[in-house]
Amino acid sequence: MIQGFIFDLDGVLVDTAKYHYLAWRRLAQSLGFDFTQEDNERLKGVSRMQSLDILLSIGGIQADEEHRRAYAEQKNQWYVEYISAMGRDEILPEADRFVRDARSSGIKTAIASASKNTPLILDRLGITELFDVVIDGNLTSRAKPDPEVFILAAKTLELSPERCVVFEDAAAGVQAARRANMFCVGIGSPRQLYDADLVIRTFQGITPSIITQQLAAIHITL
Ligand code: B16
Ligand code: MG
Repeated sequence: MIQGFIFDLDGVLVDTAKYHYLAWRRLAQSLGFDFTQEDNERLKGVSRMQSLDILLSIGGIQADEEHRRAYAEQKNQWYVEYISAMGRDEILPEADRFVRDARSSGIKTAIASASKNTPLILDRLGITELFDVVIDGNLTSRAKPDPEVFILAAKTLELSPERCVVFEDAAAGVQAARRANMFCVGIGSPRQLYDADLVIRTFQGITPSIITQQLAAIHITL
């Protein structure tokens, strides 16, 4: 029986990817090269420093540790400026309603995000109270596809992995959920998230019982 829902944040509950993109592009332009939306796809679900390394490789730039830290810090300052202006209207369609419905039906809820800005984002969206547990990039050291963030979330919820469903928009996150031995619902395109147990485009019209029933139908041993 499913007892916990674990949500990735960026791309699942809110579209912060556009702000990451603006900030990374600003950094790229300050270093003399352009950074496309397509390039940005490669950064989804990837940690800040790994994202920087991908960006620098696109620009053909080599940088020592001190410069890498400074670039990452500058990008984050710009990113924080953008997300500080976010409001409730930026919650993805019906995502908060879905989390509330899950809680009402007795399912525990957690956030499991690579982002160190998770507390600020949840605060701006006014949804901090919807989660029993928040595990983010400040509490973990290994980036997805490593399962660390999901394992820690389940442990803190006091649930075994087989009782948890992960909601993820990034292929690396789907891999992490599988490695954590959890069910995974992909949010987005089935072509990109083919390793998920189930893929939905958005939470619109989706209820927690639709998810648990679909997973039970696939895994009849539930
Ligand atoms: P920050 P998620 C991830 O969040 C983003 O998808 C990824 O693009 C970003 O680089 C990463 O957080 C780190 O974010 O720079 O704010 O610490 O999808 O795991 O919720
Ligand atoms: Mg994500």
